Amino acid sequence: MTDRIVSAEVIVCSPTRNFVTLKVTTTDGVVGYGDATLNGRELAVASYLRDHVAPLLLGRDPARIEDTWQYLYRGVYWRRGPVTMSAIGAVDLALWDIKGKTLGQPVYQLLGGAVRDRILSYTHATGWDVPQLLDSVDQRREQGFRAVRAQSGVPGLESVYGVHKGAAGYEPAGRGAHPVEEVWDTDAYLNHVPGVLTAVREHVGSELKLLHDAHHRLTPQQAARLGKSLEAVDLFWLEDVTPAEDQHALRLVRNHTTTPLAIGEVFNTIWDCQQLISENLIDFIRVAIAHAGGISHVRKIFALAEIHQVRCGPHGPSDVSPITMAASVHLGMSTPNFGIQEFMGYGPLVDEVFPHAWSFADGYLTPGEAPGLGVDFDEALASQYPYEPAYLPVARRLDGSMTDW
Ligand code: CS2
Ligand code: MG
Repeated sequence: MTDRIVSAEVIVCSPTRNFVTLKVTTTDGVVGYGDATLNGRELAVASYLRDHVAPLLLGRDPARIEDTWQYLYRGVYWRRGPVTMSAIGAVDLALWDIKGKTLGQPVYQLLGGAVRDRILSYTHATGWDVPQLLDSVDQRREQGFRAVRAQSGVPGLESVYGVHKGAAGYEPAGRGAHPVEEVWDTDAYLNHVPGVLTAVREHVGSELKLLHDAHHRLTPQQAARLGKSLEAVDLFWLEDVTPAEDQHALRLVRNHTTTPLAIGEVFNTIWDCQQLISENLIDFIRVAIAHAGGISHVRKIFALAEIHQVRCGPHGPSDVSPITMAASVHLGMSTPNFGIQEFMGYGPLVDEVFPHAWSFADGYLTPGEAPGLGVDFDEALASQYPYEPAYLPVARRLDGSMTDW
């Protein structure tokens, strides 16, 4: 008898931070896991899955991954968006996990097999001032990273994106019922960051790959100015230089600088980045596998990028679960134009809740050979850490007007 989906459960837990996990079980007793974590809107995706998707999955053939994707995407009528596409992404990851487990193969083998032996990764270095930042970069190099993103404080600003306070690890979402409000000053940032990144490059020499994230805060003209001012720093990429819903705004930036550009972590379908890729307005596409409809859709984005010589640098912060990290590494193993994987690490408790076959060594990630995505989920341990409301900050300019955080 053909295998059928008999249950689809949504589990929200908070071991150090909130995660949303989809658990799909079949008549043959095969369990697949998907990640539905969307930082600050976890419960919206959990409800979308519980109330509107899970009931539709019961009785479906788990092997029909693409048909299920089309059913959930076209069947809902309303298109796109992070909540919808994260829910579809979670189902997609769970079904790829089931297919791999059913066939006894790691998912990358089902995607055409390996085109490389390991996945280059990068991580975050942060510091309130240059000395602190240089120490953080040195720590990351000692951990084996060959690529490091550098973010620093800005004189006059109390809090800045990407820089954590005190010894705690960086987690952008603050626990509580309301977002924290931060003050942002683009002029102070633009006057400060070229000197910071120049100091980092002088400290590390020419070999270490350096990245920086402008986090959607500049106008196209300011982005062009920053990109031009950083050309001598030889960045591996400058990320999210300007809000990219307005895709053709990147034409202005592209016309003024050769600094490589990376955009895409807030995108959730191919249509959000089709112009950026087909006009070569970016060098790296950054979509997160979980937020952009899962493996089935993201591999189409990566294929479009391949024909335009755009490389892939998937989003992989601490606020997607080890399940998404696994999917990213499996997809990266079989994607010719893969560039680099963001990897911040998860800490021992999260690794215990989500035991995984993927591993990090010497600056690279490898998927392991476990069937499926190779990630398990300790429900009993997860249940000890219930959801806690947490929101990403919001940012206002010096005059009090809202800007992008
Ligand atoms: C950042 C993210 O890692 C990055 O590139 O842009 O950390 C982003 O701020 C968070 O994912 C938001 O939840
Ligand atoms: Mg980013």
